[in-house]
Parts: sequence; structure tokens; C-alpha cells
Amino acid sequence: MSVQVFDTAEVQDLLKAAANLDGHDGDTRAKQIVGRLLGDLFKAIDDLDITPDEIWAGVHYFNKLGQDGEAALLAAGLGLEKFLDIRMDAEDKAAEIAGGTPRTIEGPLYVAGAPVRAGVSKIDVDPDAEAGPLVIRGVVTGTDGKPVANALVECWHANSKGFYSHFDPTGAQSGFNLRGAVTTDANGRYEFRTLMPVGYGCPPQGATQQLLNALARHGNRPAHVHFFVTSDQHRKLTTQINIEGDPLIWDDFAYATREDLIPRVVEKSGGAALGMKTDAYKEIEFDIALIPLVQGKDNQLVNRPRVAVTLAAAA
Ligand code: MBD
Ligand code: FE
Repeated sequence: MSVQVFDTAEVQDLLKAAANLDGHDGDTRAKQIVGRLLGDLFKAIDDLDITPDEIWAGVHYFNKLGQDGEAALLAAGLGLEKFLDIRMDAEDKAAEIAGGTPRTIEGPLYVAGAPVRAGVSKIDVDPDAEAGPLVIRGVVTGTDGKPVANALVECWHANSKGFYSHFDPTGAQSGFNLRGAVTTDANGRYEFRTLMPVGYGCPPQGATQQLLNALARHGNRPAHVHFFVTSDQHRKLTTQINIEGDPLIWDDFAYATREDLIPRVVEKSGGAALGMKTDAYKEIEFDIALIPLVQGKDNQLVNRPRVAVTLAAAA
């Protein structure tokens, strides 16, 4: 019983009015984007004969999504964040910018303001009986292979329950637990002493998991560690490593896994001397290569709203 009204003058006039396309005021870019997205929605309603009931279910869904604070989580789960990475990679290819550690998505769980230390930081603040000790270390270079001194390496990851501090539904973690930042030494070296993370799962009652359920998709990520790497002379790198052996490595609900981002996990001893909780520990060596600034600037810097916490508030 499908009808097609999209191409009628009435609907085209309605679209123009709704996005104020004929008005002189307003944000030109906002009008362009709203006009296009609204038009694409109207067209999809015609083409798929989307019913009023389905539309109102969707409108209500947006309310729940916002109430749950999960819009950025859904963006990751629907591959929107990955799509932005694919586009930035393609921009680089078109500009013949190559090399460097691959980017992968930031995700919604970064918190700015973690303590910055020189060279080495122990970032496990809270005890976690289930999590074994882990050292992540490496050298930051440019794509020329030369070490980058004084780069800022930030990292954040989950605990043995797959929960991140600041977003932990159990409230169990202190402010910057499993979050830290170090500046590289003269040889470009950085090191984090921490605990082995476990993969994240979407809140089971949240809006994101609700939609994934309808699609018969899970909402889980393999165990991973996030990084931001910043330096004066290079573009900011946003990336992650996965923990080798996690069964979900190639089944990440957020599509962040990349071939070069699965470093080896090596068994080591001598952890006691490093302040690790047992002498036996695991080590991941993850060297990071940064792409130089492009004509003096970071041509792909992504700005997005991010949580920022002060040290005192996090304590
Ligand atoms: C995460 O830890 C994450 O990295 C992403 C992308 C989405 C949800 C939780
Ligand atoms: Fe994460």
C-alpha cells in the first residue's frame, strides 16, 4: 500500500521550509546538512513504507538513547566512527600521506586530565584481584624512524570486569584508575605499568544494546588499550591495541581491530623490581610511528566533546 509523496511540490516545499533553505539567516552548513538528512529520511520513509508506529518507536528511541547517555556508544556500534576512520585513511591516501601506526577509533570513554609523568607511569590505582600485571612499553618515532622525545602518550583501558573508571556502573573505581599519560624520554621511550584489561560489553539495558538485539548483534569488544599520542611536530594519533588471543579480536562490535594493532603478549619475570603485583608479568611492546604535521599543521585533528576531570575531583 506504498505511496510515494517525496517528489511532490508539497513535500519539497515542506523540506525547504523545515531546513529554512530559502532563508538568508542561520548557519549555512547546518541548513545544508539538516536539509539533506531530513530529505534522505523522508525518501526512506516513502521507499520502505516506514509506518507511523515505526517512526514513533524511533523518536522514542532517541529519547532513551539520550537518557542513557549512549549516543557516542551507538555511533561506535553502528560503524559510524569506523566510517570516519575509513574516510580519513582515504584522505591520506589521496594526499599520498603514508606510513605511521594505523589510527583506530577513540570510542566514547576517554577522560582528560590524567596525571602526566616522565617516561614511566604505574596507572593501576585500585586493586583488582582478577587482573594480572601488564607492562606496555615502546618507542615513539616519526615515520622517518627517528625517536620523538617529549611526545605525550596517553592511555586508558578497562579493568577485569570490562569497566572503565569514571564510567563504571558499580562505582568501584577511583578517578583515573587505568588511565595515564607519560612524556617520552630522549630516546622516545614510554612505559605503562598496569593490569590486564578484559573486553567491554555494552550496558545490557541500554539503548545501544536494545538496537543491537533487534539486529541480532552482540555489543562486545575484545580486550584493548586506547592511546592518544601527541607531539609538536607530528599529527595526533588516536589508536588502540588489542590483547592477542582474545576470541573477539575479529568480532569487535565497534570494528576497531586492525592487523598492525595486535602486538605480541610476552611472559616476563622480574616484575617485583618494577613494582608489579607479582614477579611474573606480561609485557606488550608497542612501538608507535607518528606522521609529521602537514604544511605545519595537523590536517586531521578531531575535535569532539570529551569528559575532563581535575585531579582533585577525581581523587
Ligand atoms: C569501549 O571501550 C570502546 O573502546 C568503544 C569504542 C565503545 C565502547 C566501549
Ligand atoms: Fe575502549
